[in-house]
Amino acid sequence: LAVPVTRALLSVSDKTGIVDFARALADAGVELVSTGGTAKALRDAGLAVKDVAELTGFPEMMDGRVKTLHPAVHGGLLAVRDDAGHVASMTQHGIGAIDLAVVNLYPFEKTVESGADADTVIENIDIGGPAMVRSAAKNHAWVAILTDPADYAAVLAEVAAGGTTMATRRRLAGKAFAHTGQYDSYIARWFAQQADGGQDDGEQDELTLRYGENPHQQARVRPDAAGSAGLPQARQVQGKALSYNNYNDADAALELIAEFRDADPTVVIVKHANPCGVATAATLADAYEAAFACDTVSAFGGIIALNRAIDAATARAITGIFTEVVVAPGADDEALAIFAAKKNLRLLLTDGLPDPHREGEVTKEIVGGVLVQSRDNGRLTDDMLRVVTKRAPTPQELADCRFAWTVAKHVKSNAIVYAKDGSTAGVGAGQMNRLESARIAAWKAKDAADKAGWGEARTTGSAVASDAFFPFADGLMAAVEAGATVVIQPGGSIRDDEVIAAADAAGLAMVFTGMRHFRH
Ligand code: 93A
Repeated sequence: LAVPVTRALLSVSDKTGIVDFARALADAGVELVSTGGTAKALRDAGLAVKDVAELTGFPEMMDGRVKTLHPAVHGGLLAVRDDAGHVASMTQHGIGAIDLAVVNLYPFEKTVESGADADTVIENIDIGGPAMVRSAAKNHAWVAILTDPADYAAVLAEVAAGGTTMATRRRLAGKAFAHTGQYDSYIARWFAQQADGGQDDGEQDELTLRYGENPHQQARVRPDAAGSAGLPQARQVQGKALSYNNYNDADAALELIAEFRDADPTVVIVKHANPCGVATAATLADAYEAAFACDTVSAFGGIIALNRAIDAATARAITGIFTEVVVAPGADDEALAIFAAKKNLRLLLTDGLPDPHREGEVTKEIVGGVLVQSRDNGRLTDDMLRVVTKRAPTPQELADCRFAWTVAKHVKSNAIVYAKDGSTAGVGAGQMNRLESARIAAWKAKDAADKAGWGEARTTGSAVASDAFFPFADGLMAAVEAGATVVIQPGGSIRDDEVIAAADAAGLAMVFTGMRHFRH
């Protein structure tokens, strides 16, 4: 099962760790074959290396465009070692087996990001590299393909122990195809942008992402049929390609801002798919300030969504701290110029905002199957609201309730959201019991107040929304302690009477919605 390594081919643009790795291979008795720059680096370090030209009988030519594209290389990588016909071909044509290939590709993405001209970018489309990577990966039954310096150490250990294992070779092959797939998708994206005068045409096929939620996961994004205002269709104006987490967080921000598509200027700041600040105000810049003030710590590196075209004042405020992604239906020229100075900021312009009440399906993979449900497009209408306390909410309290409720719908359960004057005052997310979410949100609001020197937390006189009923009065009492004067929640607990009595005793107003918004 273990394949001993007698000959290795090394051809890398990123030469990190290559000398040490090659030296260890040589020490283990492995013959080294290499391309120009890589061979030079190894020779400079005192290692014995055979040039690929010696294998192929051809010099590297056409500015390096043709160096390894030859049967002596690909035959050596692709031959099935226990197939008599393959072995006969190797013998007939003097092709030697290559047991291990170390290849990483011309830095296409870096070249694009450096602002190089089109000719330079095109020259950095690697052809021979991906061909070798794919040949070796296809033949992983016999060949180990390394495309990432992070794998050098583990493979060396196997080589030293007698040979590479099938498990490792198969893992490396999968990684190799992900590497070339991602590489080609960057190239395709660049061509699409060229065709569209530097803009993305928003109609590219499935896009391979650099990695998934974590670096060891593979990922891609698949756009719907055209016509949606979602992120895969958005026009990315600047910044690096979106990561898996960027997509996930920006989508959470987009889904929440969509709820405000007909509202006054509104800004949503998201971290780890949860809103950490949301506000509606007279101007977009004011809305940003208010959303930011809710949690100035979490907002760092955040994802921001806005419900209208960004103006200069708002762009200036947003670029005051490090922000990962900004999504909006537009931006004026002055705002674009301000963003342009922040090269790392990913700016996405959508074609309007999606309909928050649209139908759709949400799927989640579980062990042995898939869970499918319709999307939570539930909407709160006036006739659903039922005042259950002696005191009815004032119009302002009711407005804050609606706002808090809308935000809570987009917070991971258990969700507690305090809001006042069209702005979140504290958000408690993802706790395993409601009391803790209520306490965390209040504590965060107090922390924000202390940091800003407001004297008292903005939860004082706030509305509090709970995504599901309070099972006991304790969660409600935590909200009272934080200063909430009005509560919005679905109701429906067997202890509703207790909770209502506690609200009455505290002089609160409370409304039931009859609809809950779990989100996990
Ligand atoms: O120009 S290529 O597409 N043509 C080739 O035949 C070829 N063979 C290897 N690029 C080719 N490579 C790439 O050269 C490898 O993928 C690697 O990135 C780079 C290593 O070149 P050097 O060893 O000269 O630094």
